[in-house]
Amino acid sequence: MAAQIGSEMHERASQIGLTFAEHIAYLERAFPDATGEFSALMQEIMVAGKIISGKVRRAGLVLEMGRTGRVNVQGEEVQYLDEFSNETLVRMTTPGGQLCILASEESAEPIEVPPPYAHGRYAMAFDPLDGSSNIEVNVATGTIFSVHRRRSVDGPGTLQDLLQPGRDLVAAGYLIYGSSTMLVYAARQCGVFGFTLDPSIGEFLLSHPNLRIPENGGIYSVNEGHTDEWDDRDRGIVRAFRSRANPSGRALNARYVGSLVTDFHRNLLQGGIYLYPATASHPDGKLRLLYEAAPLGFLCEAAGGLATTGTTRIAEVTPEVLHQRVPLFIGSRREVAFVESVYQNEWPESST
Ligand code: P6P
Repeated sequence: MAAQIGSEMHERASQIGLTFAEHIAYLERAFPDATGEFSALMQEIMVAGKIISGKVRRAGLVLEMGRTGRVNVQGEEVQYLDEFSNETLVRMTTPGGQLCILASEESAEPIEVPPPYAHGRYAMAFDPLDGSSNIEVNVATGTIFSVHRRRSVDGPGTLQDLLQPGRDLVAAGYLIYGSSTMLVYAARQCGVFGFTLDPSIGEFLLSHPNLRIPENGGIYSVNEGHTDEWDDRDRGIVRAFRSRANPSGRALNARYVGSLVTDFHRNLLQGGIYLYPATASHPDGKLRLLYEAAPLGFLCEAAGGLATTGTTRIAEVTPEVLHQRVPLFIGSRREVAFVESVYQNEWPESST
């Protein structure tokens, strides 16, 4: 992450209790050439998050509960709330004219900005409701978003505006619909900020300024039900985290929710690593690069952590197709660096 922006504005933008609008306004003033487009887009994403949160929190009561009976491009069952979240993000972010094109986990093809809306300088990719299969059992879910500057000059955006590596992201973040609703995001040169929704006033208030992930993690998050589908190297890595044969010298705690945003958020705050290695059923990995691995990798690195496929830094992977999948190891620097060292055969085989 490039050097932090001017300290005065950064300091003002980091005051606990600020509303999201106040925070974004301070940050905008730190960039002399800012046009306000990015601020407007972030506000629209924030409002979409409020609307989705309101619906998700009443999931058991609203008619749109459960499965639609349809299967999406991922081959996953579409929940009513997947569709609602997807429609909400598109509805909130296209009229403003900041976007030239969008991509969603729920849409096989890029989503165009329809007339009469203008085409702006950003391209956004998102997972509208990650972990939605957990909705019906009241487990936390989330929304993940990523924002790139367009590469095309003007007019409707193109696929190339979306197929950019994580290292070029302008901003990325997520909403988590957990015991509280939070919005956590990173913007280039600005660091990582966490906001908590105060339902009594309907505003996101800054609760976690300048978030940093602990250098050393005490948690590993992986679905060990897939053990037989991993290769020996990945089995050895997970075995090492389960024993003392890892850099911490002790067995880590196992915590796995089955909702990437939730597992990632807990590890961001407490320190830990989330692993989704390639499996026999997902030989390229299960998680999607564009709207899961790259945005969380961008945010994790901005917070001082690491994100890799095992062989390549997530930020360096240039997507070739919209719904490209990658293996994902993401979290505290020490634990992810250990994975990289095993992949580079720099860790004694015997110990894993
Ligand atoms: P598994 C949800 O479908 C998701 O994309 C992530 O949110 C979650 O971490 C992972 O897949 C769960 O996958 O194979 O453990 O059920």
